[in-house]
Amino acid sequence: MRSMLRMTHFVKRLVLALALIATSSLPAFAVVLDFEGVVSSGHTTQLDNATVPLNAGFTVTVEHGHFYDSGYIADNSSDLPTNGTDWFYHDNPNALRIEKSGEVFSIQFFDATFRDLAFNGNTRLNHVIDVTGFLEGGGTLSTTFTVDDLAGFQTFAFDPSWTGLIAVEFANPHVNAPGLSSVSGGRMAYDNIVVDEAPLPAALPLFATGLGTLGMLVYRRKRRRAA
Ligand SMILES: [Ca+2]
Ligand SMILES: [Ca+2]
Ligand SMILES: [Ca+2]
Repeated sequence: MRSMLRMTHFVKRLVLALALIATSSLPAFAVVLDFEGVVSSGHTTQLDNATVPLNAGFTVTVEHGHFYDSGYIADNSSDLPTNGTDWFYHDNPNALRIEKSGEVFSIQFFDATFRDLAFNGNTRLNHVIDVTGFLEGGGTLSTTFTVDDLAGFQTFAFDPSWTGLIAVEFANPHVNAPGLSSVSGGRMAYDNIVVDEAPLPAALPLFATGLGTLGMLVYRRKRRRAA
């Protein structure tokens, strides 16, 4: 009887400890949308009015854009941005949209740079990226980030209010672009969009069931040993 009581205490403590660990780690569902492996090695691809799956169930939707593999070689390759990985090129005045089938997430960072340096310093380029966040239950957030004229990606950070989102849109419309008829939009390269998935309420009962099963297993094993 006394050992039974001790066991119950042990199981309670175990469940409490596991629950504490689980609760403290619940918000840590960071996902990096890195555009890796969407296009095959050495290639680039063109998207028109397309929605393409990224990692962790997220998608990118564009009116027009291109995936670039890190190993893509072009005549103007010296102009292409490189971070040694695959990236996404958005050359369209309309927004690039990131979402996950209506699920709620927050956003922390993204990397961006002009696609080719030949255009840097050109006043017809818009250095500002307008970002709009669509909130669960309605309403929007908005902010702007200013891109430099240097080679290489910059990392931009959102403030902590960028949470409870169901979609985020990035736009870099061309400004004052006479004579640039072949250039329809921002010529902006994107990579490493860091989002946080909200803890799924649906996963919690599953987790509790797992804890209960574990507790029962430990209890039975100890009781067998005691018998
Ligand atoms: Ca990448
Ligand atoms: Ca690749
Ligand atoms: Ca840059």
